[in-house]
Amino acid sequence: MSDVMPRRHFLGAAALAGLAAGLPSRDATANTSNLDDASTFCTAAETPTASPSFLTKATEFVDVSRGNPKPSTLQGDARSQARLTNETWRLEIVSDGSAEMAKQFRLEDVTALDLPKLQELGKTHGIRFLKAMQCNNIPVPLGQGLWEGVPLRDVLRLVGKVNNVRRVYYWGFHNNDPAQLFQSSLGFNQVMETPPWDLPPLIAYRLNGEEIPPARGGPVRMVVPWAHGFKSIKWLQRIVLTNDYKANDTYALQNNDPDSYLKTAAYASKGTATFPSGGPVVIEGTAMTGWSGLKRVEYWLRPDAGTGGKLDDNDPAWESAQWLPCDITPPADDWEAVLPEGTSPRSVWGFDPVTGKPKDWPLRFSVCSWSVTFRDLKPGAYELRTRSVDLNGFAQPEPRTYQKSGLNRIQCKLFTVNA
Ligand SMILES: Nc1nc2c(c(=O)[nH]1)N[C@H]1C(S)=C(S)[C@@H](COP(=O)(O)O)O[C@H]1N2
Ligand SMILES: [Mo]
Repeated sequence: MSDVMPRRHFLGAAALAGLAAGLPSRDATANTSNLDDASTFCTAAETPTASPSFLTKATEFVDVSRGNPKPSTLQGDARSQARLTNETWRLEIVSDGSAEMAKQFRLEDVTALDLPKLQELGKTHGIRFLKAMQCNNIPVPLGQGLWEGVPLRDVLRLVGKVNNVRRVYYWGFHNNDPAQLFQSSLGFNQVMETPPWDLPPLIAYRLNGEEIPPARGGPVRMVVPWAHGFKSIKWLQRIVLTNDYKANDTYALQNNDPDSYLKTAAYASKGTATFPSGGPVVIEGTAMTGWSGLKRVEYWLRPDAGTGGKLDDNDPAWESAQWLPCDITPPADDWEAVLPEGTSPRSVWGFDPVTGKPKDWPLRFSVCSWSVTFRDLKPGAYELRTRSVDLNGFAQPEPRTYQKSGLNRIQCKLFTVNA
């Protein structure tokens, strides 16, 4: 598997001077509200850097896992007893008493689903799809993979006729310690009736053409494509149908919005950069295409104001900012080289089954790369801000500037061009 090579389109001084005629850069809602500490990411040392490859190796995702010990670290007998090996893994599907189900799948009567059963369902219902993990509270994607799994709705159909089901609760293994439980939930409708043009929540058992390793939640994890990471429960073992109408998500307890859709946002790489004089200055970053799609990525360049990249929400400079388009790296020419060996792009969700090319670009729920190239920058220090504009025309951090439904502050990159 190889990287998607960025093919840059050079934006010259003309574009910088605002001559990129016909490209609307101000049709989006002005982003003046709620940009509290918008600039911290210029300097935040803890901000992880996304992998430059289109697919992230399973072991190189940024790991967000609770548990002591982390379930992924269990070895040998401990792993078997935790039912986290291919042979011992089981999935219970039960009622909490409030929901009626024709059939339940339990450990005690040996009816819980096993991996071969899930894989068998996968033969007729399986979906391969590209998706990046994005934590609600970390301002950069954690990693992007080719996932494979069965839509949760096809698994739930096994229970037969149901009544009084309003939500689906689910969780993974957490050392049999209630205090370590990490759980999430979905509306029954969100599981059963996804628009046919969209990805449903899935029970995943493959990543990048291989078994999902323990570190990524294997052997089986939930993946909710249109949500932030906290809905994608790792080491999945138990699904409960309930007539309760409230979200039970662990993340909701920390004031996160449990129903938040994955936000579209542009991310700059961390740290400052220095460029020699004379040569082109190329700045690159990534963008997550969330629920509302990605129309373009824009930048705003200005001389370093000497505030370490901090710019108050109420600063009038936001109003007069000149936003110009960045280049988004086009889709790969050769997807066979990007995808795991032997994976036909024609078999991947969102790709045309005839041409093997993505139907849309950038792909929703995935990360793309952007770049901006300056040819004639005078020596000096600069601040570069970037923002995404979604398919509704909303510029980041609009339309939901509230950060507890997903971090999407405008990031700032500081750089210097030497004399
Ligand atoms: N069982 C379990 N699943 C979990 C978590 C967890 O702590 N335990 N963390 C969640 C959160 S908050 C995120 S952002 C993603 C991160 O997925 P990754 O570790 O594969 O990058 O896993 C989610 N699934
Ligand atoms: Mo997260």
